[in-house]
Amino acid sequence: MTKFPDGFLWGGAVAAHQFEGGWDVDGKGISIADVMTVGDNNTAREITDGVIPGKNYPNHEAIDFYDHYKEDVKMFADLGLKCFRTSIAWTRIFPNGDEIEPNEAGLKFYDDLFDELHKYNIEPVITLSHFEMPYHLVKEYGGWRNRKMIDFFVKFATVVFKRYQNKVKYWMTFNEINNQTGLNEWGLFTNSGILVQPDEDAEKAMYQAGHYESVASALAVQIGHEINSNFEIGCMLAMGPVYPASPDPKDVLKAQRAMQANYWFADVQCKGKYPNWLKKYFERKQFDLDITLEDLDVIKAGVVDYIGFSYYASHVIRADKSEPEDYMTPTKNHEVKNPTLKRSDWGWEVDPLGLRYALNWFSERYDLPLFIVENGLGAFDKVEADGKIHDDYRIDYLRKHIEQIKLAVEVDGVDLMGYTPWGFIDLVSAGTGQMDKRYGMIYVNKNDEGTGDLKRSKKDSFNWLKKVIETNGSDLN
Ligand code: P53
Repeated sequence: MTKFPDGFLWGGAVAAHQFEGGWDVDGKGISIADVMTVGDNNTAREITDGVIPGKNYPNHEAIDFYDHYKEDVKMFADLGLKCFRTSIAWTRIFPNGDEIEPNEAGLKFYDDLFDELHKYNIEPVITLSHFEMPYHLVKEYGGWRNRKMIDFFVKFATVVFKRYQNKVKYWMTFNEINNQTGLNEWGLFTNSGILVQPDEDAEKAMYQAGHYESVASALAVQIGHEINSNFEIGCMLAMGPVYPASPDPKDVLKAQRAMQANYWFADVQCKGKYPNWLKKYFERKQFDLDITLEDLDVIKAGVVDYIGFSYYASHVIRADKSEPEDYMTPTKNHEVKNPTLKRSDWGWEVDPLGLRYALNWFSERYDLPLFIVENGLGAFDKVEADGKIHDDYRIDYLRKHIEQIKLAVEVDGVDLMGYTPWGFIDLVSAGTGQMDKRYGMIYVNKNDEGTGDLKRSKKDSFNWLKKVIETNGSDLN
């Protein structure tokens, strides 16, 4: 193959809280990202009880896109982006989440941003909730433990769908909705706003929150289509294929279970129903979840148009010899290192072939168009004396992944809408809060301590990606 399909959406991806800054301006409320301090690979981010003066909260300023968006979008156009994936900060629109009326200044910011993008023919791709929700909804209502969240989210979605119906066509409901599968292990808010309490059953809380989010997502899909029938509304999943550690059938079954446990969210959002194994599991565990018949109808009627997903790494799992065969568990418990793969500086396994595997897996399981909305290498960059950044390791990572994407499209016939590398402009890491874990083709002069003049510059990978886009993927050299 020489080219990707015409209209292939080459782009770049970011999320509001990780790059906008302006955390308390123009009426914006405090979000869950605003109470998370900086960490690193060995130090977990601290989640504080409200904003405490003197702590380093990296998302407050982030890279201050809020005040740089015009010059930044110009640079995105120079890179040749066909689309730009970002999210709408819920707290700019509904600062506390339970207001009657939205905040006009917040709505206006995205109007201006979308106009600026369209000036350069860059198509916005918008996530409604990307690991970000009003902190007030967490304090007052317990986050997605509470059914009331459905109404708050649907209201937010309806307001932005209506407002931007002629400016945005591509939407996603919840970023990495399945990221909370290992809720008790991450210890971060991600998208549910839940920090598991000592007396709380983490698994039950996760399934309840996941259910409410699934209902909210399905309602948003229906409402969005009513507002504009041309909308394409997708789900968004974190894809990390889980391989068995050996040919021992116990390991194979374990890997299959891990995939089931991670992708039931996709079953619900793409097939409109709960998988049988999970219904049985709920019964056995006697979770007694709040799932009504009406909810199940909503889920059935709110199937997504496409699957957006992130892909960074794969995983390997082995069965614990002592464990009963009906045991379901989040994947991290029994993870082992893959001896055939190299790891990033943050220990993430680099597996380009796994992306082809993932594309095939999604494609045959759901038969929906796919959109790779995140992929990339988090790495330390070195600025040379002349200001240049030679990030050949990043180019190598992206090239190898794009090669596999080509094979999936050309040889396997996967229906792929586009590819938007993550953090193509350096931003704050979600997992660690660091600036120095960089994914970008555009360098931003700021570091983990929060110092730096925020100046933007092009890394070597900028010119490389620009050429890839210009040639529609035919020149990867
Ligand atoms: P960071 C964990 C595992 C896979 C993807 O991650 C993840 C996470 C959360 O850390 O998140 C996605 O910044 C997410 C982005 C995030 C990106 O991957 O920890 O959608 O918000 O920045 C990369 O290196």
